Amino acid sequence: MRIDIITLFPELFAPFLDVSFVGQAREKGLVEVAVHDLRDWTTDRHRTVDDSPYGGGPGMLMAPEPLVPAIEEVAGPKGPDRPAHVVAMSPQGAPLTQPRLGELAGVDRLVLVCGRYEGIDDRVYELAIDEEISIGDYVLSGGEVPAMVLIEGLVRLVPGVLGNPESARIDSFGGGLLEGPQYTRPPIYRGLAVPEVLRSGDHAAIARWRAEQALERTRKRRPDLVSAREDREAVTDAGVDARGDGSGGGSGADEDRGAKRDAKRES
Ligand code: 4HQ
Repeated sequence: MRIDIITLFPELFAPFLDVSFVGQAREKGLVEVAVHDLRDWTTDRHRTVDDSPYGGGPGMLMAPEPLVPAIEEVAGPKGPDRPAHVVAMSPQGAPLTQPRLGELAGVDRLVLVCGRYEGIDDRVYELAIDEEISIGDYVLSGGEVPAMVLIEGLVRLVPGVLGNPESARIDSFGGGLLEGPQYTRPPIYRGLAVPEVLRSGDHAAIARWRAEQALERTRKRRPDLVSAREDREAVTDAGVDARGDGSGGGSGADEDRGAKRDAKRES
């Protein structure tokens, strides 16, 4: 995968790109990253990138010039033949989720546009941007940190980056639940003991305990995630039932259907 970043602050990215998984992925040649200074596309003496909003209001906006030419040079002109997928980081975008990261990890060329100021002239979205993505419902000063969030989430999904035996960890949110409690040594710290089951060596019991803990913690902290998961399972069950081959049942009690689901998932 190749990632191009268009920003007014290219220097923000250097240390981030050099360390940890992102640094390793680049060293291994699994991910290539290029950072572009938007001011390189300015043509006036003051290297202007912003202007005041029509209709009034506070602050400034990113102007179409030089942003559209910059995106077009880096990504190609917008359209079906464009070789890259162009994403602008924006609070107006679709929320970044683990499933969306999984999809983006399959993209060959990604271009991330980092806005500054109060936002971007809307014609830029129409003319040059394929998709807006938000990292959450809060307002930052620029798209650079959101772009780093996206890259960090993405790079660990690129095959070969995580050292794949433990890539089941990719599933930690893939199941749509929060991670339960985890412990390392010592076995007792300031009077607090590691739960006995984790030291039992009984791997089936450990897996069961972890699943219970994850569900319980998610119920307490993020009931919305549990509801979303139940909705997905209802749809899956409906799909199985709709096959009409008898595998989906539909006559059993809720408990029975739950048991079938669990059995299927383990296989
Ligand atoms: N901004 N998720 C405003 C964000 C943001 C977010 C980026 C601030 C774009 C113009 N981006 N600039 N939240 O707050 O992605």
